[in-house]
Amino acid sequence: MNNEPIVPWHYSFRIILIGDSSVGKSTLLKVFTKSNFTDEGEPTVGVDYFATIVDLTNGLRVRLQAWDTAGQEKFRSITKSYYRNSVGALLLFDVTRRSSFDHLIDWLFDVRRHIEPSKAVYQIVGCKIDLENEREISTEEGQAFADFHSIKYIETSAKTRQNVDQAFKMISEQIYAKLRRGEFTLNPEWDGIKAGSLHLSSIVNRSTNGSFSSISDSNGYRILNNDNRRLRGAANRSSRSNRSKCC
Ligand SMILES: Nc1nc2c(ncn2[C@@H]2O[C@H](COP(=O)(O)OP(=O)(O)O)[C@@H](O)[C@H]2O)c(=O)[nH]1
Ligand SMILES: [Mg+2]
Repeated sequence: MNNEPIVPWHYSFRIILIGDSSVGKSTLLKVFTKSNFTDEGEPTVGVDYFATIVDLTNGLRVRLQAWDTAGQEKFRSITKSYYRNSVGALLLFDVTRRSSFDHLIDWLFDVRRHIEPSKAVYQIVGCKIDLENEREISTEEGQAFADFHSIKYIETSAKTRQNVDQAFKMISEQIYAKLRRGEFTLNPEWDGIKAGSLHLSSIVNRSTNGSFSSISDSNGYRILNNDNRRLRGAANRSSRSNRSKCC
């Protein structure tokens, strides 16, 4: 059963995490959704996605649904259906493993090939920066690669939580910026972006610069589960049953 509490949100964005095996995709997601870091690094079996709420700087509340590769990346056997319906992709590499950086170009090619002609936001994430002494890729090199492809770059450590929330907020902000500029449109047949109850029922007053100055809604921003529990994706069995409902 889907254990997601009912939380009002303006939009739902569906993103995917890609990159070589063991770069830290599952750990980043787990830490982001507030589980603790563990060195054991369980292989990705049984979890398809995590969903959590991200508050954007303009007051909008986004339900970010982030899909993990469930081990498929080991064999580069990621199916088209994994890419389809995504509005964003985080491309991860391990700053201590050059091969994972070298493969970014292949991942970028793959994701673009599958997603286009639909548009998507891509963002590169250099992982494990707590292992500074083992670095093989400098910040400058990572940034230069991203700049060359006109993609944003951020470095994270799931171990120290450095930049973890920022990485997910950064891609969410970029997606919303494109939505506002009309580069994405809501389409009931596409799950990349969905409008939520706040979007549908809010009376939104926009300030002159287009950001949201106030949002009034009968529910307000009240989070219905009182303990403010983060949303967490269902385990394999349940998310499979959710897939038909939500994705
Ligand atoms: N030191 C350190 N280790 C990490 C970090 N993120 C992940 N790991 C470790 O890297 C290994 C692979 O992580 P995992 O999330 O399973 O990678 P995935 O295959 O890309 O999903 C595990 O042993 C993790 O504990 C990090 O930020 N710092
Ligand atoms: Mg994994």
